[in-house]
Amino acid sequence: MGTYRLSAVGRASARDYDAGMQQKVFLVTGMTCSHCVTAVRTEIGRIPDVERVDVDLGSGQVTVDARGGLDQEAVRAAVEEAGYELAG
Ligand SMILES: [Cu+2]
Repeated sequence: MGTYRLSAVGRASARDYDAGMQQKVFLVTGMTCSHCVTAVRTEIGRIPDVERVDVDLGSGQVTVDARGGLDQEAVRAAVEEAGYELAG
C-alpha cells in the first residue's frame, strides 16, 4: 500500500524515506472547540499504528498518518467514541 516514487535527483525525500507511512484525510462533524479537537485526537490516536493526528477545527478536517493500512471503520468508531461523526 502507499505510493512509491523515485526522486528525480536519486535522493529520497523525507516522505519517500518513510515508505510505510500512509496519510488519510477525514471530515468530522460536530466539533466546536479545542476540547472537541483533543477528544477526537485522543481517540483516533489510540488506533494501532496511528502515528499522528492533525485536526483543523474550522473545517473539521482530520489528517491521520498511519503505518500500514488504516481502517476507515476504526476511525469512524474512534470518532463516534469521542462523541462526533465522520461525514460520508
Ligand atoms: Cu468542544
